[in-house]
Amino acid sequence: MAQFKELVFSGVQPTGNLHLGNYLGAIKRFVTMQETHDCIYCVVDMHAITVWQDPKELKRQIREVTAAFIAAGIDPKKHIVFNQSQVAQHAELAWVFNCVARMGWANRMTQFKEKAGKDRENASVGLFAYPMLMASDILVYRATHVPVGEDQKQHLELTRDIAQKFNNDFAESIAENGYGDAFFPITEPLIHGPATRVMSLRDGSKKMSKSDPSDYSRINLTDDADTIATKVRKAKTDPEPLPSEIEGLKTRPEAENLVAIYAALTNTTPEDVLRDHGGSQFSGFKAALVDVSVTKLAPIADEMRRLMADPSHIDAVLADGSDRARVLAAQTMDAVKDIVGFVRSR
Ligand code: AQP
Repeated sequence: MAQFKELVFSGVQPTGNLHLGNYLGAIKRFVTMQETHDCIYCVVDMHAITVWQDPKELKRQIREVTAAFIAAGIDPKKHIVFNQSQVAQHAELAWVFNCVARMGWANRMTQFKEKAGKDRENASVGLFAYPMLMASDILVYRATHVPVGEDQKQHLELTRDIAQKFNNDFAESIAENGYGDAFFPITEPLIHGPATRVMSLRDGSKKMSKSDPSDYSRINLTDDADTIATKVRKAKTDPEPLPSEIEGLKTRPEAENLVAIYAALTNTTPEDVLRDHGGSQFSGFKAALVDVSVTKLAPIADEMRRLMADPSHIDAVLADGSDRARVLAAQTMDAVKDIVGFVRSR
C-alpha cells in the first residue's frame, strides 16, 4: 500500500443547535489534532440540505458553526476552515463514488434508516446518498485521519470500503498514471475518549442531538450560565449516590453519561471522576458539573457572540479556506478523471 502524508479532515453540519455532544465528540478534538497534524475542518452545508433548511437560517448556521470552530480554538490561518458547497470537487467526486459504492452497502446505513423513519418514500435521494458525499469530503483531500463521534463509525467504514474498491477497480490505471498501488488512503477513524457518544440529558438511551424536540435534552454551545445550570439540575438521574467503581455505572446510563461529560470537560477519565465524587449525591455532583460546564463553555459562547456580530469577518475566513481547499481538491479530481478514463479538456 502506498504511503500517504498524514492529514486530518472532519466536518460539522450547520443544522442549528450545536451542542455539547458536537463539542466533546468532535470540535474539542479538532482543536487538539491541530497541534500535531495539518487539518481541514469543513462546515458541511451540502449535507445539511439533505433535509429541508430555511435558506436565511442556513446562512446564519453556516456562520455559527464557523464561529464555534474559531471560538473553540481552531486556527483558520494555520489550518483550513471552509464550507463544503464552495468546493465543487466534493460533489464531483461524490458522483464517481455513487458509481463505485454498491446499493447493498448504502442500504445497510443505520443513520438513513433512523433519519428517514417510517416515511422512507418521502426522504430525499440526497439523504440516501449522504455517505457517498461524506466519503468524497474526506477522500478529495486523501485525508488519513478523521476525528468523529461514535455515530459516524459506520459511515467511516463505508468510506474505507469505497477507497478500497476504487483502488481495486482501477488498480491498473492507478499504476499507469504513476500513483503506485493505491490512489486513496484507507482512512483511520479517530473515535477516542470518554465522550464519543454524549447522551440526551432526558434519556440516557438516546444520543444528544440537534434535532431532539426538547431543548432540555442538550446543552447548546450558545446557552448562558443560568440555562446550563437549569438543564444540568433537571437532567434525569436515579436516586442512588454515585458509585466509586466504573462497574457501578453499567446499568445506570444517565449517571454514566454525566460522569463521562465531567471527565471530558476536565480532561480526566471516568475513573478519576469516581475517585473524587464516588459516594456523592447527585445534587452535589450536578453542582460541580455546572461549574466545570460553565467554566469551559461560557468563554466559547462569548467568543461566538463576538464573532457573529461581524459576519463579514467569518465570510472572509470561509472564502480564504475555500480558496486553499479548492487547490488541493482540484489536484485529486484531475487525477481521478485520468484514472477513471475521462478525457480532460483542461
Ligand atoms: N451526542 C454526540 N456525542 C458525541 N459526538 C457527537 N456528534 C454528534 N452528536 C454527538 C459528532 O459531532 C460531529 C458533527 O455532527 P453533525 O452535525 O455532522 O451530525 P450529527 O452526528 O447528525 O449531529 P446531531 O447533533 O445528532 O444532529 P441530528 O440531530 O441532525 O442528527 C460528528 O463528528 C458527530 O459524530
